[in-house]
Amino acid sequence: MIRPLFAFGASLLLSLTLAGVDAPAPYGPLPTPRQLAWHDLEFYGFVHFTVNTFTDREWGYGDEKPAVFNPTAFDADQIVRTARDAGMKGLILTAKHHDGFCLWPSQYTEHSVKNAPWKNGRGDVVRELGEACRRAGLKYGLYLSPWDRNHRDYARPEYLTYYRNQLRELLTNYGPLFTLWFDGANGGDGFYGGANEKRGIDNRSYYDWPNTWKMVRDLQPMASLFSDAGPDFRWVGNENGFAGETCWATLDMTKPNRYPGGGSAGLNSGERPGTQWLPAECDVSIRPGWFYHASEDAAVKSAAQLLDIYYRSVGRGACLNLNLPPDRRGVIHENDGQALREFRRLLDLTFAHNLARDARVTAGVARGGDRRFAAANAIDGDRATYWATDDAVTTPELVLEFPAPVTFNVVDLREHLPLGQRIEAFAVDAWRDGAWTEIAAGTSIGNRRLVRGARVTTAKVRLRITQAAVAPALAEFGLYAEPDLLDAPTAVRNRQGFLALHGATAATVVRYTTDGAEPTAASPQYAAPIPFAQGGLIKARTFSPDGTRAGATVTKLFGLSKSRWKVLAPAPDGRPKDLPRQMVDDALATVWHAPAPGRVEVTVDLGDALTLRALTYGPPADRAAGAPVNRYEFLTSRDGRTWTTAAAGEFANIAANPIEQTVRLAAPTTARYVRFVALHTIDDAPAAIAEIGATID
Ligand code: FUL
Repeated sequence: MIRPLFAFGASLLLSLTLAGVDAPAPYGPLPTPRQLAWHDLEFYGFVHFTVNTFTDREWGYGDEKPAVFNPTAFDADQIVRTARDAGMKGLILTAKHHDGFCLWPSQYTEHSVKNAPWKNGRGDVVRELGEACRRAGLKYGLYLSPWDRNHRDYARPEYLTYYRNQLRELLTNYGPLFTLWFDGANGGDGFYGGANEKRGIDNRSYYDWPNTWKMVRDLQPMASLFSDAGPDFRWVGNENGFAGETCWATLDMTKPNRYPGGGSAGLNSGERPGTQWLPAECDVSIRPGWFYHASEDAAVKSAAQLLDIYYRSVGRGACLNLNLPPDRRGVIHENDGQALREFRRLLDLTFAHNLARDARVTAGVARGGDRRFAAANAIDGDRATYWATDDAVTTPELVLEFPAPVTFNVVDLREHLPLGQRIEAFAVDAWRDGAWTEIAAGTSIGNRRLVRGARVTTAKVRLRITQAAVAPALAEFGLYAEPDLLDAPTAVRNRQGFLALHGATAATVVRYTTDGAEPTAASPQYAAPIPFAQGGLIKARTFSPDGTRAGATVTKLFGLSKSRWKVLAPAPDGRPKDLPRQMVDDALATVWHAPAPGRVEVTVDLGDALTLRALTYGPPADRAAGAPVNRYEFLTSRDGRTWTTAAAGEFANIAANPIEQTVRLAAPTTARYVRFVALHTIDDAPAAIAEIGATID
């Protein structure tokens, strides 16, 4: 509302206007300035790099010799460039992972880069990556694993002093850090200075987190702190990158599991109204594992998968922390770079133009009729301004009218975070044939909500806030169109071992490769099922008949076909009996459960002697579907009587990241029988086996 100006100039005008109507009162738990700065980042990356990169493991035991750490062409600028070109705003390096090996020359341990051959012991990955980030304008953060399988004092009070000494080095020697990432994993056993034993700690009390956090607050006040339950941002409860369809930025901190390592219950969706602003971070790797494994070069997530993750993380109000693991050269592998470039290209094409900005807002009553709260603020591209209504109006509507019909398939919403999370549900309608048709609906918004749906063409769009705790404060309302790509094909192998590529239409053809190359308009055109019983890598893509348009590439790696396989129970009496086929039906959804806790053995008859290169174990998709095996042994036999151990060890991180585990054999091994021994499971529960498999190359 404009008041008389008198002769006092614009500043008085502003203050009188402010006096006219107050901004809405904040609601519920509120974000701190530190959290607001973190929300702004939206998308940043992890860099998992350590001895594991060279030993091909996910969790090092702590007994690795520093000599194994020897990247041949480490290039921090290449890593940072790859991240920046993908649109990341920062990187978080594993300064120390669970193996205890330090990527900086800590003065408190010999277990570090200073005793590695890399740069003759004068290298410092923490410094080089930090400097490269600064050069490129990226923020920098560090991961310092609390669990340390190398240190002799781990689980004793002395270790805490060591941990804090290290943390102080990182907080004081490497410039401003935007985050410190404290994970809650603890598998118990380790090298521990040669003790080689299992050590337990009480996650709640052992680390004395409040005092460690205080250290960070004193030395790096703007650094946001991560753990399962904050204090600044929380784990989303899985490692697949998906926040809950409803994902509140608040959490009830009075629940008993709200401490680092306290488990995932409640974290995926958050809690409303909650006692604290504690938004989610989705951490996920671009590959199946967190560390680089050459065997996963063909399993890099495609641009389409990365987009799906983006919409289900950033698009649900969380930040996305996407891991890019450097390879043994010390750079991000070409396959990862390629997927990221395509992902970025598609995102940029989508968000280049906000169609809503071309519209006229024809409804959307502003608070007190004041321009400062006008509905037009929601389409001005400025997050600092917002549309707000009078306190009594909690379910308002806003209508956009376009001069000509527009086509879009993405709706983008943001709340004005300094006033808290106010909106509880919304819907979007399009004007069609003289009436409103609902085209999208959802619950939590918070920092951002992206709804991705079918393409809609209309000249009029309505946003309805259908439920809110108090009058809403909406910062942005955007409408975008994803580029119109051809649909990706799907690759399915049948029981007889034939591979079908579905997806060709009257207007498209599917082309494919089996040698790892990107399919081009010159690749073979799919016509009939391909014999694929031996397994291998298939890449397929849809093309227009003239080859000028193409869809996303689908990549799928198949193991040996299991159609002739049989599963046999252990045979104490020498007469093995058949077990159901769930373990060899190529479906991770069907799970076999051992009848009781404890060690179990299952034997697979492959039907023929084959020369095997790797064996696989598929755990249940989540803990509710059964307990994953985390210590195993694989044996092989030519005749079913004489057995040789082919591999044994731990499936590291399988509780948080229950993906299919591939165990490469030391040498090609000819066998007709494979025996899987489950030595130990998560929570000591009965073993659950979704799949057992094998590859021959
Ligand atoms: C987990 C760790 O155990 C994994 O190895 C990985 O670092 C992941 C990001 O956090 O807690």
